[in-house]
Amino acid sequence: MSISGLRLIGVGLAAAMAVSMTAGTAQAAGKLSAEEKTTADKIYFERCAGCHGVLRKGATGKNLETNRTKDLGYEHLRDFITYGSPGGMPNWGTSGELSEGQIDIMARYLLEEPVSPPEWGMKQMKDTWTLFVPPNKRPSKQMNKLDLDNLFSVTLRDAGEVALISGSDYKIKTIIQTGYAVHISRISASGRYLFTVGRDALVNMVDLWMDPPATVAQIKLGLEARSVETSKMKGYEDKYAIGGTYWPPQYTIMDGDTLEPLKIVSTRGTTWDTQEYHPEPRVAAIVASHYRPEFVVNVKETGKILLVNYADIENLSVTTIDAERFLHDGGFDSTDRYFLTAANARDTIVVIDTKTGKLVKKITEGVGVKPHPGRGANFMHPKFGPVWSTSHLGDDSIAMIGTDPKGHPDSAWKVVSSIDGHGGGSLFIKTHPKSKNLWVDAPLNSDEEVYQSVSVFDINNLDKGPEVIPVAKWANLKEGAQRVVQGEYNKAGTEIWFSVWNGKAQESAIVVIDDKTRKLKKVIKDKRLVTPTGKFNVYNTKNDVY
Ligand code: DHE
Repeated sequence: MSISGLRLIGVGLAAAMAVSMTAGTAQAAGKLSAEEKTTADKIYFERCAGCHGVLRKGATGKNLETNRTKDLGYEHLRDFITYGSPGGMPNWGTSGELSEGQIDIMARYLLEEPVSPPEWGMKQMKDTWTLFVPPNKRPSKQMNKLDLDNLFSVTLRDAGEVALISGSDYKIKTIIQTGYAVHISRISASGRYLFTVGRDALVNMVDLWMDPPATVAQIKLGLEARSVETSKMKGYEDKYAIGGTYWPPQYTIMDGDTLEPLKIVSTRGTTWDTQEYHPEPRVAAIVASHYRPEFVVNVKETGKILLVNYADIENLSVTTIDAERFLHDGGFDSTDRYFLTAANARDTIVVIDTKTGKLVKKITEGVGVKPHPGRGANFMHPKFGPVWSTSHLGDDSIAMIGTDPKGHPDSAWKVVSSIDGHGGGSLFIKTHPKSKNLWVDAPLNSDEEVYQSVSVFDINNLDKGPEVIPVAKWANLKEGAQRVVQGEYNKAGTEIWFSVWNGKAQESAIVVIDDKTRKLKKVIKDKRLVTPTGKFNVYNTKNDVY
């Protein structure tokens, strides 16, 4: 089957929900017409479910079950959707992303009961699994002339594609069709395979040795997903892949060469603290341990971190660590031993030791509102030694946490310093071992001047405050919101790339900044560059350099 064929038969969450809605009781409640419900399901899946949950129980976003929404009432819901909030709710109306009519439908939709979408097990996975090029038909050496280590995989969110852009000449080398609103790219331990995951849970495995690089296998792991990773432990390089899904709430271990699904494990269960059953504990970030044959799996709503040992997947052993709610994203310290991750409902950073398989600390003091690190940024603080840092969705602070318990025991596992960036609504922070700069974005800030620029700090003089760089202005685009999002370094650590993220029908760009001079180096524009968001340099992603 062709890739586009598979995309067509891939049942989206919105479609699945629409089917169950027509047969269900919501229609009988009669407030929305069938057509409006289909529209609302689609909008909810595309815009809302990621933060509020399919069952609307809330996580990054607030609980939207009817006992709450009915109290809030239609007008409050309508205005909230229109104007957003400083806590991170986007201003869907005033930004022009949803029309007045659509907002009216959504406010009424939230007054009706949510519907549970169907499950997705081995049969559905096998039905959507396609091995386009089996391992024995793949090249035995790199067939293209690309500098693979300095290639960037760029999410073209609303096109459902990734662009592979060369870090040498800034040109798009190829475009690969992926899942809807493709979310992240990850690179196998060998550096040969690129994995992407779409919001629709479609995982693509791309062979970077082919000319041009192309998808060799594909599978749909569920109806909604955000994470994919591959085994990195010595002796297990490229052996397994794992995908975590939001719906159904589960993770799936796959063969690392073919994506054949091998093991599906549900994450439904009890919350770590109140020990109540939760029907939708979604899988957020996953990282691959370098110290044990384990995947580290963040389960959002139960607040548990799972260490899934893949040495013997028929007798799967899973260590469950009580962490905090709601686990979202995170990354390693500079030694790749400690995993630091954000629990954004409780303004906490949880630290796990992947060598001992134990919780180190839940850090609350000094952490700002709704930490959102991406994978975080590691650097040598002039006073406190090695630190890992995060910015925040809910305020403009940047917290630095000491990560060297042997060399700097007084600084370890606490916020040693907190400084202010140019605004809250930050999603990503970035530096590079060779750089002296710390870069922070603020794409979800409500002020145009703030979300169109980034802060950059001198690591050796952090208290001096940031220089604010007007990245969107440098891109010189004619119209649109132009949110500036997610810095990513080239392999050498000499330049940083930012996306200037616009609407689907508008022109977007990538701005490349010289790291040393902080001056504009290049604006990448191309008709095919539709809604660029995440950028993943092959070398840095493979080696967890951030
Ligand atoms: Fe992301 C990472 C979930 C919205 C761009 N995002 C992640 C991860 C999760 C996640 C769980 C960590 C994956 C991992 O490491 O395994 N993201 C979610 C959401 O649930 C949320 C809040 C709402 C949604 O509906 O999806 C959300 N994310 C966004 C966006 O709107 C962004 C800015 C644009 C987009 O492309 O959708 C966005 N998310 C990213 C990026 C990363 C990411 C670029 C990877 C950062 C990295 O450096 O690793």
